[in-house]
Amino acid sequence: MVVFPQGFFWGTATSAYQIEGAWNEEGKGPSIWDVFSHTPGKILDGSTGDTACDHYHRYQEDIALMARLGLNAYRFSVSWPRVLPEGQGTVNSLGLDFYDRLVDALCECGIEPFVTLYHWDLPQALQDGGGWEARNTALAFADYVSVVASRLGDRVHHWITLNEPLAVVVAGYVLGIHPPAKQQPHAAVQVSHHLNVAHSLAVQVLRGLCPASKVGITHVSLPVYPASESSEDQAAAQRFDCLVNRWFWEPSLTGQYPVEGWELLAEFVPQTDAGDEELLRVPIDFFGHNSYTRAVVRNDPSVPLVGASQVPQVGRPHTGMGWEVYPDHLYDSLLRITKDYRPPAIFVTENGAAYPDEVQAGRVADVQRVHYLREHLVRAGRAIAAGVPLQGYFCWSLLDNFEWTYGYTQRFGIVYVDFDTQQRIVKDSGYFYSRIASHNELEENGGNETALPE
Ligand code: GCO
Repeated sequence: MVVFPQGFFWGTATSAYQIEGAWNEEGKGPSIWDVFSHTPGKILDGSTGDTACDHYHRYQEDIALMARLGLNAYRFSVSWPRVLPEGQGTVNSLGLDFYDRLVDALCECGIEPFVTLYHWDLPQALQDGGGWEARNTALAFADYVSVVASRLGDRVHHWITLNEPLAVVVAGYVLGIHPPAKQQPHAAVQVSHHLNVAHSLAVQVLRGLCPASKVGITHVSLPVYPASESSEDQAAAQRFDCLVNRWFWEPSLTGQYPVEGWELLAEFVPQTDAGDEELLRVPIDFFGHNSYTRAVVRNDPSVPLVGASQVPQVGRPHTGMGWEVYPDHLYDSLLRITKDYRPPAIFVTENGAAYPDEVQAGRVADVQRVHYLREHLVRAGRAIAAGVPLQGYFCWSLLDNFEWTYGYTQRFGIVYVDFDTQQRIVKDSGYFYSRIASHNELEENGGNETALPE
């Protein structure tokens, strides 16, 4: 039996653009994702987040679902352009009212809100002014955070400044698959610095306005394993780890970029301001850890900068996203973060899997997701037993939702959404997760799988 500590937070995670819909209602301004998804050819199934899960109108039903499942926490994001349609300046009070009602409704059900302040939906107006390449965006972010914290700070005790700076930088500025869809390494490095500045400024704002609350940041972790014992592959794995993990984590955890990162990125030194070094040193209260899979890496001189490439793990199980199911990555990375950086607390802010679910006779028997969750939760429990200060776990995701460039082709929810009718159906994994959350423990070798509604 894996027993979790008293007061452990059991939640699900979502983000505004992926579930809210109401993309142009009640004064909301456009975000880069509105503009991008409205551009033909950008989203796999030609869809948009215009309606998504219609959560903006159905939030009460969704919170009732969480309560029914016995969850005691919920991680959601605030849409910056809903609060500040131009990104800065005039506040849209109707937009802010929505989050006020949402937080109230959560608190009434005893569900602790974990608020992410940036989950990729940058106001388009700020993108037009240079986006994250412009330092002004980091300053505007701090002002926006102050607006949100002034309104919600009396009830919100956990703030996450940014979600996955790696994805903003790599998908947006290296691979060019997310807005603003650039392939400019120099801009990428500049953006990563401005995200760190934005994070640090936000931490300062939150410390001032909500001194009793906990402030953290969410990073994705992709544990890297060398493809062979050869020294070339081992060195390749270290370079890959440096650029994919340490480059992003270490400014938040140590206040500094890794020296090895500068060696690899030497030609792309970003502009910094006097005082940035000091600014980046603001400490965080918790590290938010998103983790889905691992990378197996070999030496590959044909790949610029990193000189390494991933080796597909043929014959191993994979999720609908094509991500290898390798549960040990979660234990390994939680232990490593604890050992190398000693953060005061860690939350798994995302972990989950997409599978092609189907409703049959009103039921979604998502056996593979139950297996995925169980195996990962066992590793989370073992990590706690080994001394990791893990205080909560958020399954990605509450609902099937708009999976960025994959549109609605990937279902990550523990609750199925029929996008034609907006009907919600709790999947078997939802009942399974509910059972663990309610009992705060999990049987290592099955047992909870068969747990359907009581
Ligand atoms: C991310 C984002 C989520 C995704 C999820 C599944 O980690 O990429 O935070 O918004 O939907 O991870 O890909």
